Amino acid sequence: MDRLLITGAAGQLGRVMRTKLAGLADTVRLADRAGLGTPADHEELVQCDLADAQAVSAMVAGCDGILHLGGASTEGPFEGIVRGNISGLYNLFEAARANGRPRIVFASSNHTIGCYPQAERLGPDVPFRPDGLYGVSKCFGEALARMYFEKFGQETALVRIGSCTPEPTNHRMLSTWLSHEDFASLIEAVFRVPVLGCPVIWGASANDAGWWDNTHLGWLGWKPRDNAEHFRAGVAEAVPQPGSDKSMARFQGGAYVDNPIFKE
Ligand code: NAI
Ligand code: 15L
Repeated sequence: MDRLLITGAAGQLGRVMRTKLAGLADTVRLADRAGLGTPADHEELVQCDLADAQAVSAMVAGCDGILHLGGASTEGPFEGIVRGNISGLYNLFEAARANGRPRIVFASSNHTIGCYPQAERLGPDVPFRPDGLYGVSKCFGEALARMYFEKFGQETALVRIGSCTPEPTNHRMLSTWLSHEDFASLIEAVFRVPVLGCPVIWGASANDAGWWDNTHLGWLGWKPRDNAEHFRAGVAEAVPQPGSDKSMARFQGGAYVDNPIFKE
């Protein structure tokens, strides 16, 4: 790839992928509304708000692939979610349409389905059951991507990330954990496969206690290597098991299910 764009590059996952994906393209364009530090030789820095359509168009121009991590990444007041995840996503897909339809990895979330009980195993086609406005915004993102695929052939991977952290740190994450390594190898697979389409991909490592079925993805050639089970003893020692009446033990979205509708 000549030029890869990473949005949300100043964030938690953006900073990790900035390093891990350095070899994926000759040039990596890093974008965020927050500061991005000093560029390495292979990097270009763009400071822009996703809600600014003109700036987003310039950000996307000349890119062959997009890792879209930018936007609101947790529950919060509606206005911030709209800015990053509704207006911002529309601006991104319009910019992609005007600039040769570079393939997109969309960082969706398990909070699109957070109200499912933990006892259920989910395939890629289950109806949405979002657990808050943030989850609803990711449902919007997936639907928007699907529409751009159906009408314009825009290829996008809809990656419903579980919990992408260095290690699992609570009991729920023994099921939802996605290691940084497995996320990076997933992104590489998405950009490598000749034909992508617009698949739902569960963004989780090969966790023994996992809830999500990725068996529809054989053609992608992605094999997650990590397994949260190796951390079970450490988690059990460090964190008390939540009571069976608590959302952390009942719902796939965990405590997000308990969030109110936040106001500014
Ligand atoms: P983060 O909050 O650390 O990073 C998001 C970045 O987006 C920040 O640097 C922020 O400045 C930028 N941003 C927010 N609104 C913006 C706007 N309007 N214009 C331009 N930039 C804006 O989030 P994190 O953890 O790195 O997650 C990255 C993506 O992955 C997010 O889209 C999140 O929803 C998704 N995700 C992450 C999970 C995780 O476990 N970290 C789990 C599920 C989904
Ligand atoms: C997400 O969607 C968030 O971006 C992340 O911060 C975590 O809360 C994650 O889900 C999770 O469910 O653990």
